[in-house]
Amino acid sequence: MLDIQKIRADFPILTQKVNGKPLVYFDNGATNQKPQIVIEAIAKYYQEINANIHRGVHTLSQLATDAYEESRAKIQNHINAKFPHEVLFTSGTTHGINLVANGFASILKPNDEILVSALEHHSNIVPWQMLCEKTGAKLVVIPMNENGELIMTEYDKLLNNKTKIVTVNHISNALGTINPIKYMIDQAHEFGAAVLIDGAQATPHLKPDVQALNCDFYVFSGHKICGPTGTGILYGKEDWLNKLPPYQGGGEMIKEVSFEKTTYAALPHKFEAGTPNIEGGIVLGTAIDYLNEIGFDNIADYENELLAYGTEKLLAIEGLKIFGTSKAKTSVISFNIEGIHPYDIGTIVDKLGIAVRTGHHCAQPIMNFFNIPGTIRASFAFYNTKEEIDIFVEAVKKAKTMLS
Ligand code: C6P
Repeated sequence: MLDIQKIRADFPILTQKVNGKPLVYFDNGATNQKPQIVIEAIAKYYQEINANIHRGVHTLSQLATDAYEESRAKIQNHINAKFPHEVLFTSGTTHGINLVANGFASILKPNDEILVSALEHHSNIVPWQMLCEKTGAKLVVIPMNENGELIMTEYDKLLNNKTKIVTVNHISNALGTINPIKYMIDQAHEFGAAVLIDGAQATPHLKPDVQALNCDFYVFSGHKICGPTGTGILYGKEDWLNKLPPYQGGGEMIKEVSFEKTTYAALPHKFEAGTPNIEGGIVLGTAIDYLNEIGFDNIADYENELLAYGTEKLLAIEGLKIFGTSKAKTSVISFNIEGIHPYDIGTIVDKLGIAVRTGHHCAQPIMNFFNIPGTIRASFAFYNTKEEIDIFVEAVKKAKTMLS
């Protein structure tokens, strides 16, 4: 059992008023809020050890380097990667996917196939389309059904010897569906295809075990797990990371440079050109410690309670339809009310202090599938409460009355 009031006291922003009303923050899918311990760790870094890493022999540089590498080891442990050098710091999920897609340009041949799912965020579609343009490879889409679930019988049919990479999210940002990624990874491996998992929406709710999953790449963003923006992780199996060429050239990613020839540094530095977000990388470790202290099992249990409660309350509103009705679902409720534009509801509830996301959620193909312009998305975190859901439901009812 979580002590929610104690947890809420860790998040200074939750005591704010917005438009004169207590803030109800249900836009956790976009980014979640930061506990005081994370906010303080950012200041502490700049107050006490700010220096560039992997470069200086001076004391501060050593302290900063040690803290950065300790954070990498912590994240390795968190996701159960085999080696610390399989954990690359990035600026976020988008960066991680682009890094891998760019690397595959040297591997793919014309008519090779890349399987993406119908449930993807634009970050996991566009880099692969760009790769197809570069290489002549084909993008093939794994379809979904009306519940917002990927159709595994179709997936099985699409896999073949031309499939070189399968790229799919662990959890859909727009609908909350939890995808059967273990099955998908195992099936793809039967055909020798690599698998990238976009864990942006999964890592706030669960602790991924990359060795148990046996995925080749797993990417996520720090800002969705109580860490700073501009941070993220790309996990890659050692063999794959050795096979892929560097993404960016510059300082820190080289072994030797001459005008005739440059050789590259070993992992992970080969993929970490330039001065990184040092403070962000270190503080991401603080955020992960914070979440582990609460416990991901506790987080999931509580968020499932919020999901069930919110679903029941919202469905009692006449004309309200939820998109994403899989049984395997996380705490995201995407919905519309018949005859009302989602943007109008979002604007009215904002006036009542409630933050939700409205629109296509960077997942336009999903909206096209349902033939809608967008949805209202309420995404809950472990610091939200049933009382907040009640306030939200009343606000939606009020907006409906005003707009009908
Ligand atoms: N989704 C949302 O409101 P970045 O922006 O790089 O941190 O994450 C991109 C991204 C990739 N994949 C998935 C499944 C995502 O949900 C996101 C970010 C936010 O749904 C902002 S668009």
